[in-house]
Amino acid sequence: LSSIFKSNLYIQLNKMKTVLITGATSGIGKATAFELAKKKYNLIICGRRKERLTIIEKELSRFTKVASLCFDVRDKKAVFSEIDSLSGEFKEIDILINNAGNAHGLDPVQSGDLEDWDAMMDINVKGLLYVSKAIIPEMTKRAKGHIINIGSSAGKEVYPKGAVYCASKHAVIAITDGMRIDLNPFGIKVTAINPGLVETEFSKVRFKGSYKADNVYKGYKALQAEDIAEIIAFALSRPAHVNIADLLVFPTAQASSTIVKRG
Ligand code: NDP
Ligand code: 8X3
Repeated sequence: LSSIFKSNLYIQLNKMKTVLITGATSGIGKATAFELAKKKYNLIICGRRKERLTIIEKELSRFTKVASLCFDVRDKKAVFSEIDSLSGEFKEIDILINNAGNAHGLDPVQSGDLEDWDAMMDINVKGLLYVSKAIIPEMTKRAKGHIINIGSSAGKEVYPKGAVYCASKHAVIAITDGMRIDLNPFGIKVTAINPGLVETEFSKVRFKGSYKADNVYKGYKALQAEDIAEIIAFALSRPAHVNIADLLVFPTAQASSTIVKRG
C-alpha cells in the first residue's frame, strides 16, 4: 500500500504543467513552445496555419506531450469550441501564453488603413480577451494558474505612424494590470512581457511582404525569438510566491522605440 501511495504522490508532485500558447506557428510563440517542450511542459499550440501546426506538433512531440488547435483568435465561436474540445490531460490548462498578434501597416493616423486597424484591435486586443475568457474560469475554479501576455515596448510609448498598434499594446498592458487585480483573490499570477525589436516574421506581416521588412533588423543585433522564450521560461520557473508582473526588454542597441544604434 505504501509503495502505491508513494508512486501516486510522485505522479502528483511531478505532474507536468500544461501550457496553451497562441501564435505558436512562428517567432516568439514557436520558440517558446520549443523552450518549454525541452523543459517537459505539456503543450497546446495554436495558430491559423494548419500545415505549420502539424509539422511543429510532430517536432515537439519528440520532447513532450503536444496537442494543436487551429483557429483564428478573432473568431469568437471557434476560440470557445476549439478550447472546449480539449480532453484528458490537456483539459486543465495551468499556463496561458497570450502571444498571437502582429502589427499591420505603419502609417500616419490620417492615412491609416481601416482593415489594418480592425486587424490590430481584433487580434491583439479582442482575440486576447476571447482566449482568456475561454480559459480563466477553469483557473479561478482551481484557484491556480499563470497568464503571460506578450505586450510590447509599443505598449509603453507611442512612436510615429504606430498609433493603432501602440494603442493595441497599451491595451494589452492595461488588460494585464486589470487581470492581475481581478485574479488576485484566486492566487493567479499575471505577467506582461514587453519586448522591443525582435527579429521574427513580425515586420514581414507589418509591411505585407514588402522589401521594407528587410531593413528593420539591419545594422544591429536585434533580439531573437529565443531570447524572449528564455525570459518566458524564467518567469514560469519562479517559485509560487514570486510573480514577474511587468518586464521590458530591449536589444542592447535599442534605447527606445525610435533610438536604435545601427552600424
Ligand atoms: P510573428 O509574425 O512571427 O508571429 C505571430 C504569431 O501570431 C503567428 O504564430 C501567427 O500565427 C499568430 N497570429 C497572428 N494573427 C493571428 C490570428 N488572427 N489568429 C491566431 N493567431 C494569429 O511575430 P512575433 O513572434 O514577433 O509576434 C508575437 C507577439 O509578440 C505579437 O503579439 C507581437 O505583437 C509581439 N511583439 C513582437 C515584437 C517584435 O519586434 N517582433 C516586439 C514586441 C512584441 P498564424 O499566422 O498561423 O495564425
Ligand atoms: C514590436 C516592437 O517597435 O516594432 O512590438 O513596435 S515595434
